[in-house]
Amino acid sequence: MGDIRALGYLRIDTTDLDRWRTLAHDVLDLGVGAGGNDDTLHLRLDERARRITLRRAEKDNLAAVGWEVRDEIALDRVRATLTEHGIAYRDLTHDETQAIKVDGAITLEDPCGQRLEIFHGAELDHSKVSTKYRTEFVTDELGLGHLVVPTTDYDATIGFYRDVLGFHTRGAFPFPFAPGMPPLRIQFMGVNPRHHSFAVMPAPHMGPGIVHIMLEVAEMDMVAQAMERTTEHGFGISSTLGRHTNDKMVSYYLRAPGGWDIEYGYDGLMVDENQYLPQNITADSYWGHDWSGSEPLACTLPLEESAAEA
Ligand code: MBD
Ligand code: FE
Repeated sequence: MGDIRALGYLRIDTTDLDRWRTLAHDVLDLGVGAGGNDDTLHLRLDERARRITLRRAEKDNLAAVGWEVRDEIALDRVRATLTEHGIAYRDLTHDETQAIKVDGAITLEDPCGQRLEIFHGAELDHSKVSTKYRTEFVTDELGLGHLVVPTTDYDATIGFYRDVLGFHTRGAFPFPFAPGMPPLRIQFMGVNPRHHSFAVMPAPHMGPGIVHIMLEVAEMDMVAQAMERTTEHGFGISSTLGRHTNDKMVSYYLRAPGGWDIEYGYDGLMVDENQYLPQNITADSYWGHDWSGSEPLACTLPLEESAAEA
């Protein structure tokens, strides 16, 4: 079992921070964290001071993925494992950890060149998360949700997360992302009882680094109400409501600025690592999840095309 306990935080560069403010406040119903400014928006889902940080930028980019370990001892074990595998990392300086409000962290790149931060001791904000519509998120020790990334090197990416970081594989299956596209196999991986905190999708071209992120809420009504607000505020629905066969989650997907999706769901499955999980799933959903109205994801476009669109 690896030392990674949860998907802790995400830092995302965006070319459209204003639109992101609307999305975060009026659609997703996320709380605002302290310390933001004109160019930076910290978002809260729970007692953590910041779960998602958006930064105004020239280019859409997944700036950092924060994977959480228990403490400095666990981080030391990760350092030793990385060294053993010949994988380079760097300790963040005191100023750097202060800036991102964690006690300790290392940074490294995964096989796709995605910046990771493995950290412990994220700062808490004990004030109540204040959201417009009183949405409650399912987080805490389960982490902020799940992240799906595109990869040009499927085997190396899965090998790194499984064999080096110790993620548990929790099934894979083909998933047609858009009409006319060949089915792609997504590998799901877990680090805690949440069925998956991470998944890897083969993509012919590395784009901005996100296929989707998933945020889980406490009640079905919160999903349905967010879906109404999505349309009301002019965001695209990438997939209709449906229930997944692997994590049993009822969710819909909406298109975020930057050309990737946010899955907003409820009733996700919690698993015990000792429990046998059927892995050979042949459909992604029991019902729903109609993607026929979705625009192509930025990460599935050829690089020139995604550059031309920017
Ligand atoms: C998921 O969370 C998901 O995003 C897809 C595509 C399939 C199963 C579970
Ligand atoms: Fe998902």
